[in-house]
Amino acid sequence: MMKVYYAPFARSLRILWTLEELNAPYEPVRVQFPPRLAQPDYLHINPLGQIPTLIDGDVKLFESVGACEYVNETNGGDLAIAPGQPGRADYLQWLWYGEATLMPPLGTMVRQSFGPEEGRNATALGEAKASLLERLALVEAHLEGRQYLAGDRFTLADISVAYGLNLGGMLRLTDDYGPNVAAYFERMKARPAFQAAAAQA
Ligand SMILES: N[C@@H](CCC(=O)N[C@@H](CS)C(=O)NCC(=O)O)C(=O)O
Repeated sequence: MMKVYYAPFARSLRILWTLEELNAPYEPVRVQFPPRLAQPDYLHINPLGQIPTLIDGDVKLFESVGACEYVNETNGGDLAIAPGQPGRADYLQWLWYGEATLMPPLGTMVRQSFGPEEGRNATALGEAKASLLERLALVEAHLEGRQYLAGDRFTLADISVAYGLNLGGMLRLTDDYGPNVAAYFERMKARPAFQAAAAQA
């Protein structure tokens, strides 16, 4: 059975959500955050001390979006859009956007809001928020007339981006979401698999 090392609000939520969507069995293992300080024995599992880590027998993955793809394909899921299928380009775009474009400003905001006080800086926090909102404006525009980000169906691209929106919720940013993003986020949160995953992580 796949094992998922997770912590609340960490990117492990993406993997747990994917597993729940597929009704796949898994063993969740809670890690104290940040592991480097709070649980050094975890460094034997992930030397970077980052969450998540997915273990499947001899396979180990510690990139959340890659792990979601792996979970989907090893469970015969339909949460990806394969080459040649309608929506493939949108799928690639938003799958990567969730991690590579939304997470840098979100990560800065998390550190600036919850990190050690001596490292906090109001200017850095404001710049990260402005950058995030600029990046979310593209999501807002893309969602015009759409229920999902790619292929007119729920995919891992939605899990990738909606995870960022959920982290934004923890940062009390939802009032800054545009109407399309706000409605989309509500739709994503209403999914039973999201709720099951979020209940533990
Ligand atoms: N690109 C990696 C990033 C992993 C990552 O940065 N995880 C965060 C939590 S969401 C973490 O463990 N931060 C603590 C640290 O870097 O020490 C992924 O998507 O899995």
